[in-house]
Amino acid sequence: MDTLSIKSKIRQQAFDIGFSKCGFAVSRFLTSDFEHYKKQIALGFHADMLYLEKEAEKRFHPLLVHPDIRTVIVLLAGYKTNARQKDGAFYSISDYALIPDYHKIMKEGLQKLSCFIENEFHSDVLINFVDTGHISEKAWAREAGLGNFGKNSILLTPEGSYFFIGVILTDLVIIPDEAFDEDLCKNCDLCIKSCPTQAIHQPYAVDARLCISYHTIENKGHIPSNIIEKIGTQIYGCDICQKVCPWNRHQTVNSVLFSPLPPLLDMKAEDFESVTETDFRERFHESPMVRLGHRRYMRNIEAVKNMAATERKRPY
Ligand code: B12
Repeated sequence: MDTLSIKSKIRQQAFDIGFSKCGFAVSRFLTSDFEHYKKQIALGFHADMLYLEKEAEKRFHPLLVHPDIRTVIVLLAGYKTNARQKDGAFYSISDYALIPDYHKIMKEGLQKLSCFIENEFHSDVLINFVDTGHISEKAWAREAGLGNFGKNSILLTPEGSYFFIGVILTDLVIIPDEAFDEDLCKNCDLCIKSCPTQAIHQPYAVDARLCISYHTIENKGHIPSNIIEKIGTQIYGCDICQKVCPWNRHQTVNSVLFSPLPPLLDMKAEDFESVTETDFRERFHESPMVRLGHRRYMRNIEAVKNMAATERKRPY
């Protein structure tokens, strides 16, 4: 079978599984991305996510992951649903945590697609990644023609940025798509201006030490006071730099893989505050929020609650 038919069959199968977009890139060393990446790590923008320092080159050089890799297949799944928290919720959860954990859902989809590729085209090497692997997913998505970095550093497509990314490395030679080289942001800097903590240090580079998403999801210790002052009502993740993006006004390409989690949407302020350790697992077991654990969940609740109380006490 010629490589063009292989490509269209894989793409069709990806859509049948429920992915929204599928692109193909040649396995090579993305040197300029590696340079940008190294600069950001040297500046300490990765906060205490020290795993990002390890095997940095591999993220941009799949042949270091496995010497037989020829093609990088990138899958996107749109996750914008009509999920909205109740009016009285007060505490906000970012959109990606109001739906089942994407690590599990994306991984299942990638595995199905890998099985298909193995059975149909006898690929011997197939390696899947979603989020946690040594692969820079946004850079590969751009290479596979699916979108480009936005100034908020997130992969932005002409259909918006509310997409998860998954990657399959394979030894099959497949005609690549053209890399996406258009800058979709142009003169717009709404995300930079809207970030309450000025975490977007310069266009395309986020300093995680200032990012509300980092502090409410990844930070294992105390949240610094300069972040708490600007935390708003966010107890898990942050979507501000995506919400203000003009490309996100009408995201229409969404995946059937994700549907809202009603137990989270129905929570009111008092329900959030009274979650015990046992309730925590029950309530959040399907959401990526379960990774926080009850201790850090309460830390985030307290940060938002105390800030709101201080705001209320102010005499103006
Ligand atoms: C670490 C990480 C984080 C960290 C750091 C964020 C960051 N900006 O890197 C924290 C915890 C803060 C985070 C937050 C979020 N994350 Co996150 N995160 C990751 C992870 C695991 C690694 C990213 C990474 O390597 N960061 C380190 C920095 C140094 O690398 P980088 O941003 O890729 O650097 C590139 C650009 O800066 C660019 N660049 C730098 N300078 C310049 C200059 C020019 C001119 C150009 C063109 C480019 C350029 O080049 C670098 C190399 O390519 C990826 C999954 C993965 N394995 O790739 C998910 C991932 C990026 N996250 C994701 C999501 C959904 C989020 C959140 C939206 C979640 C939320 N709602 O709170 C926020 C968004 C915050 C933001 N504005 O970035 C998705 C993004 C999907 C998409 N459409 O892009 C990913 C891909 C996970 C997935 N599998 O879907 N995340």
